[in-house]
Amino acid sequence: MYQSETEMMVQGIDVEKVRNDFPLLTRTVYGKPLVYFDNAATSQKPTAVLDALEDYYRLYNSNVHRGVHSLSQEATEAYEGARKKVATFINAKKAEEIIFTRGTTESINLVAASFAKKFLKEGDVVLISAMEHHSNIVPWQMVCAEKGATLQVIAMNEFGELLMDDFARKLTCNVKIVSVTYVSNSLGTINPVGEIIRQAHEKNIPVLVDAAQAVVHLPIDVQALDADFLAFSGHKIYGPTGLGILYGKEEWLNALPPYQGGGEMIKTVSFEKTTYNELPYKFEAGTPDVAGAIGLGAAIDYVEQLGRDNVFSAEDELLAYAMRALQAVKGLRIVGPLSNRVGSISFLLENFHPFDVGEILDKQGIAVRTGHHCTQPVMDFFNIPGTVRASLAFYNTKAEIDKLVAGLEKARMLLG
Ligand code: 7TS
Repeated sequence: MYQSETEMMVQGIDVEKVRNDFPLLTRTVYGKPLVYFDNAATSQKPTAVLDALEDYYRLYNSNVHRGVHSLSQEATEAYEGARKKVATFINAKKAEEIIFTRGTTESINLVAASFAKKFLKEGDVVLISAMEHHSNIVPWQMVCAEKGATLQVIAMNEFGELLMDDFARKLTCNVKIVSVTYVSNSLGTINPVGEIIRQAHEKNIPVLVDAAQAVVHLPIDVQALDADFLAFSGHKIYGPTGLGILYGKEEWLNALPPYQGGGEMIKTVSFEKTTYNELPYKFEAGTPDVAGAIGLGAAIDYVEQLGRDNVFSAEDELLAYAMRALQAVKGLRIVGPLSNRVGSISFLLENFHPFDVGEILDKQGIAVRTGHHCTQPVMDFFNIPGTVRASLAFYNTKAEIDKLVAGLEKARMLLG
């Protein structure tokens, strides 16, 4: 259907070569070669990351920051080295502005809880958008309920695009914080977060950016964005599960009270009084996920070695191919925008239940996600129970997209 040369070399990425970096991609499901299109949920891991995890546990496993012995120093160096890599990766001013958490979810919970404790009171408003993941809805609902504040929502249109005039209208002086996703996980929409931040800052309102999806597909520069907080998960960007990032401007992180108490986050403790450690340790109570941080550092190295631009343009080319191919499938309806988007493609086939379509694809070795994708309000907006979502990574191929199309034709035959 297309030429093998095109397949081999997608925009500076040698697809066949990079696929060898991901051991899991060689496995089969139901006897068929795996086609992994669930990258928005979590990505597969390159050998470089697996090796970094194993090396840590085999060669220098030790707790960080606590020992004078060599192992502890090696572990601390690797852990703090990973923090520096993350800081460089998103262009933070200082490594101290990078907090290691368990994931995007914990990063948002941290900000919601600490921000609310100090800055939220009755009558205040927290402004989010209509396309947030549950993890950027529920933590705010919880603190709003506690403080007597209200949660307001920036509306979107039928293409899954935010209505910026609605945002401007809702950005009143009662708004204490805006928390929006850069990229929608269920629609693929890229939101104008730069503009949202600019308008919010005109009114001195801080903005949290949920970059869980964006960090994989777009260059992130927290200083250029002028984001006050930014959250993402290591596991979506080829790192291990259990490790996430909260970036916060130094002045904001200093202004927030600690989230959890325990070891590491203190300077001095007596039964009468505790003084807190400085950044970033103030927000890292207890033994951290040392291996996870080192693994994320290795994942960032891996992406940088491939070249972020190469990765992004390979994804763009695949996305264009997939959009064309899917739109040509009879009875298929894309849920989400047709342009200004990433390769998380939600769709419905005829009026078949997404679960049934997903099951038939699975039998052909094709992994897609079905359901509400932790964005139930998005599904309510479109008045649908859920979608089938194929989410692409740079290691996917056009041949795999052809297999998806063939799988969907089969699903229509079986279900129709
Ligand atoms: N925000 C967005 C935009 C996400 O896509 C996700 C995870 C999260 C927050 C939460 O990340 P976590 O690592 O803390 O769980 N999204 C998905 C998804 O689309 N399918 O599975 C998880």
